[in-house]
Amino acid sequence: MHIDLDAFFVSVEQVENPQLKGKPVVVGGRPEGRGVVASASYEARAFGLRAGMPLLTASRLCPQAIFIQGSFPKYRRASERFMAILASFSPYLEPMGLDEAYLDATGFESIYGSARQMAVKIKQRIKNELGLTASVGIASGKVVAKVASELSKPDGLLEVAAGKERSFLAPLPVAKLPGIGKKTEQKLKSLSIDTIGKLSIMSLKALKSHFGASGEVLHRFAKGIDHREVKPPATAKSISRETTFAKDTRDRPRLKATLRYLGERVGADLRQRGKRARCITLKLRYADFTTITRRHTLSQTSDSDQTIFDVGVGLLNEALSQGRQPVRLIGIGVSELVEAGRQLEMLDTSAQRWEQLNKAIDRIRKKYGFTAIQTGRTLRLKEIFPESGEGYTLQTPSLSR
Ligand code: DCP
Ligand code: CA
Repeated sequence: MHIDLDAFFVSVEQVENPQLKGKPVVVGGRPEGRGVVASASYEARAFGLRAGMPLLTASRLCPQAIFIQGSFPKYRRASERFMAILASFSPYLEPMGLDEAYLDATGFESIYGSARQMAVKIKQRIKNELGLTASVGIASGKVVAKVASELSKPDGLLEVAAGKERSFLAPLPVAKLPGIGKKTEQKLKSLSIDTIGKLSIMSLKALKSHFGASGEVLHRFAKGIDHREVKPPATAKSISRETTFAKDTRDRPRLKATLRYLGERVGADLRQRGKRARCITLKLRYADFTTITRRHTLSQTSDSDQTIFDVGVGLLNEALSQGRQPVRLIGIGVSELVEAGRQLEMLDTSAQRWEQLNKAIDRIRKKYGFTAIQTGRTLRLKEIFPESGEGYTLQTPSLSR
């Protein structure tokens, strides 16, 4: 799924000042200034106004347009709220700049219905909570999804069925293909290649001779082939999950089961980002709101649910032996992250088997949703997280350590 807000800067201004709605509005600065159009409302675009156009030109083409200076911190706040809504649908989220993101919708059918139904829900929440409209493209890969969202604007939703990628792109002008800038467009024009369809039948050899290494990418994209994964940003310094109990509790099995569940979410996130962690932190908030954290540093980095849980339980037992109050909140986090890379050689065979198990679980969850498969330890959480539904049970096998 590719999700992109419509006329972003302008729309944020229109939410703040509804009198601007339905009018030609430009964010970028005073028309007599030397700046350029950052964002133009669709009413302004009807006059030919475009992002990047000098403001002076814009005011000549559309003298009645309303010009606004704009405020970046305001747009950043709106962007954060937008991304938070998307993140609440799926952790498989890759923000691209302020107002667009890719979201891997694979395997969420049990929670949101079809990808289209999920997209409708996403659009609805953006509308209700931010007052903004978004356009969504759905396809088997990023490049077609992006073209589809762009083509559906504004307030659009366009799904390209699997197998129809190439025929969908074929009639479009080459400039619509992401990665083709002015220069490439000109060069293609000189070769009489004006549509993506014509580009798609150029030989790989010819494309490489004209465009070097990027010729290969053009070759694939023009056919609608794009195997790039949705990759959450690698900048996270730590990953954590926590939950507040509906009722404060001292029940150890329940605390452990919750810890296991949260730890599995952290582990899945860690592996999705291709990272391993050196440090594991437990967080507890007691009934009187005093909050403690306990850390443990591993001798070897890990990305396994089992390690996160085992260390977490150790820290939990330690803390519970000292704390006298019931627990209000529990959380688990990992930090000191490193790139996972290839570390198989240094793992013993039992660690390798855990790794295979975690990967298999990740694949199932990616396809069918996080709660499609549960480890035995989290079973008693049905009462705590009733929304987790039925799901299948997987008894954690006892592997020798
Ligand atoms: N932006 C900018 N300068 C540009 C292009 C964009 O400052 N040359 C800013 C303003 C836009 C925001 O980035 O609101 C998002 O860019 P988009 O290209 O997505 O444009 P819009 O969201 O304004 O319009 P659209 O409905 O076409 O997505
Ligand atoms: Ca946009």
